[in-house]
Amino acid sequence: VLDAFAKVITQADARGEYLSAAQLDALAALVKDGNKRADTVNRITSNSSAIVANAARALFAEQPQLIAPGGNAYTNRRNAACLRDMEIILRYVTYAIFAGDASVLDDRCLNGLRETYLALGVPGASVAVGVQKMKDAALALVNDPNNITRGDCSAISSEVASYFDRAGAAVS
Ligand code: PEB
Repeated sequence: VLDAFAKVITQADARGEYLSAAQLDALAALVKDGNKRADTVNRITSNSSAIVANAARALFAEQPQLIAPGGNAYTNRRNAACLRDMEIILRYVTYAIFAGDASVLDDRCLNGLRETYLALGVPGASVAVGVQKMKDAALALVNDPNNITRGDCSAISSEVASYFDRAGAAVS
């Protein structure tokens, strides 16, 4: 598991070089905007149950075959497994946001997930739709116009989007 600092240091050390001015600038910007990152993680975390439940409900409304007899999320056990999977993915996305790096998401959640879903008959493309819905909800929170302090959230928004996109791409 790497964070944005460890990632840059690992890369520089592999080349036996000092951190470059561009790398130092990028890390300084990360520190400067650290409150946006922490606030983003806080908002998503404290709304995680609603984000997961709403995304799953919307997914099942769009793809009712999933919860019909024979569907992969049919029966309470599989429905619960589906909600749990979405919760796990959202949790690792919040870790990646806080770390400023996707490695924790890649290594501990997405690695091998496609193969797991293939083996279980879980429709990965449907999981990706659920992840997309969680992404929309998370971005709405990040860009909530009722921000206490209004600011430019474009950089953190696109970073947040990239982690959800990464999860969606890993399973679809
Ligand atoms: C991944 N998901 C399932 C299993 C595993 C994962 C390992 C099998 C074991 C089990 O059932 O618990 N586990 C999960 C994950 C990590 C992990 C992400 C990362 C660290 O450890 N079915 C659908 C929907 C979708 C879904 C599209 C959106 O129709 C999910 C939710 N995952 C789903 C279902 C099962 C499952 C298991 C229904 C149960 C499948 C089955 O047992 O037949």
